[in-house]
Amino acid sequence: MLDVAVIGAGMSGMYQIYKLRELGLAVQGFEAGTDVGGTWYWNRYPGARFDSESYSYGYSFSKEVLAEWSWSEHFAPQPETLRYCNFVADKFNLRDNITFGTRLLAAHYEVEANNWLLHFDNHEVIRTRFLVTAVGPLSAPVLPKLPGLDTFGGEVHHTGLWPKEEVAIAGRRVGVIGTGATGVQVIQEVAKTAAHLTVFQRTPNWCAPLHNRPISEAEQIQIKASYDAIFRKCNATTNGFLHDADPRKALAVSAQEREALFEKLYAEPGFGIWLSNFSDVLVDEAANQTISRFVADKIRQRVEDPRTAEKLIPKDHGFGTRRVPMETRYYEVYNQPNVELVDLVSTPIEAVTPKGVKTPDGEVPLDLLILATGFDAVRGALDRIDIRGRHGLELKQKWADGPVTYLGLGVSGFPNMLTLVGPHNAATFCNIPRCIEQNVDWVTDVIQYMTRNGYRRIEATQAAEREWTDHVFDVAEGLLLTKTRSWFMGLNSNLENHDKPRLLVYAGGSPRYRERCEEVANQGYAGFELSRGS
Ligand code: NA7
Repeated sequence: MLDVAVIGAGMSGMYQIYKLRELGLAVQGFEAGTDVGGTWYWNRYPGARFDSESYSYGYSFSKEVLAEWSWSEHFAPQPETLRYCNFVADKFNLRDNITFGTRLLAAHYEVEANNWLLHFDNHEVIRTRFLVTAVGPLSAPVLPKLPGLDTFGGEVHHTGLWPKEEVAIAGRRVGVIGTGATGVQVIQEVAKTAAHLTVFQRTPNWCAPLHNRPISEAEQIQIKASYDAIFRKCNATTNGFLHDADPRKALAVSAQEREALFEKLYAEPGFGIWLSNFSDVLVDEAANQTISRFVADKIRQRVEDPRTAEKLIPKDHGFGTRRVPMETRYYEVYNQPNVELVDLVSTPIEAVTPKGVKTPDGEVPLDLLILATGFDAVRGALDRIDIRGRHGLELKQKWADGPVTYLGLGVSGFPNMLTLVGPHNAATFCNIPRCIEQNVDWVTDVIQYMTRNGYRRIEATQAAEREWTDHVFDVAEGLLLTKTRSWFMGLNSNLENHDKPRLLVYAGGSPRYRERCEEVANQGYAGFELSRGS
């Protein structure tokens, strides 16, 4: 019998295991992969890398880790991040408390005993007092519903389930379906060596230059000396990044001033163009059009063929209303003779055949098909587990009309279950590790509080859950992202409920969220019912 079972050994699970072990609790992590890393373990596709500044992404909790680990690039590639996860796991012997290669199938709450009963795919059955889910917000890959996909004779991989073995790209005919943040990273990498690359694009996205570069020795020294300031800054910004909105309004300044900021941000590294832009561009359609027009012109300048350029310019949503894919010479890829863009709106995929992909224009022969088709975001990894609370209440059923939670951490009807980076949690709309640390510290504190005070059961009240859910929707009111199809709204065309938008993130900002969580803790976990029974 465990005190705490932590499901998942990515960035949140690893830190949670570390913290609970420090309290002297019987804690065990369970991970489907064969090692630590979560997102960085699974997403090994070519070109995968940070869009967050590397030094703003790592853990802040250990001065030793900060001193000993050196990031090589401002936006590190996936193999380096996976090495980082391994470095942290080695340093704190985290693997001693993790069972690998085992997937949680079912978690049922036992009312009398006040335990969770966990069933794993290796037939193991385990009881635990607390269930902490650290399953990740973008970890349930979604395959496209395409006739004949299983008949394809070449190699096919979803980016989120990329094999550990090297996948040959050079000299092959490669197809990529999907042009989200992942697709863009894959395309610009694969285009370098593929004999031929066909990009199957349904909806273009507004992409912006990442401006990555190596970290020099002098910068390394400067970064290591500035970690306190870096994390202080991240904690003060809305989404935990080193970027925060410009208080000016796009429509309140002159056209010249507006263009000057846009040019500056387009030339700067990272998410600045999305997050440090004028304060009204993500809420006011007219303001949004100014930045959309600016980026559209950049695309036209960078893509030689005007017809291809027009296909790459989004027409159905404004800049920044979906996650902005960050790119390195992405648009220039379409000037290469070995790259072809297929617009699925005018020529939809009819079927995947043994030889390739068929559209009304004919069959595109392929050796390798890459599916960058996204995830069942934020709730998908929880939905894929049979989670049942009091009296057999199914979590998936409870959330049939969209998630309802308290702080994105607790759910009424599901005692002693805490959901790190869960739906309606600020961590879902954040430079994730910054918010993960807050989530984990909060969960650790509540478990410590309960242990010290003899409490054995915690459950969000329905009233608190209703109030929080209303608040989640209130703070998102007016944001253009709520009017746009994206994973933030729980939309992926391959899901059953693909036509029912449901906001999955907390967009009120991490400082406000943190304050609220602290307030709740200071009030003896107001909005949660704590009891000493069984
Ligand atoms: P996204 O952002 O959900 O993008 C998925 C892409 O796949 C998107 O371009 C979709 O087009 C496309 N897609 C999905 N299904 C199909 C089918 N059936 N046919 C054609 N095209 C399809 O996922 P990502 O992995 O890129 O990014 C997710 C997050 O991970 C990202 O925001 C980062 O935070 C990390 P659509 O837009 O639906 O027309």
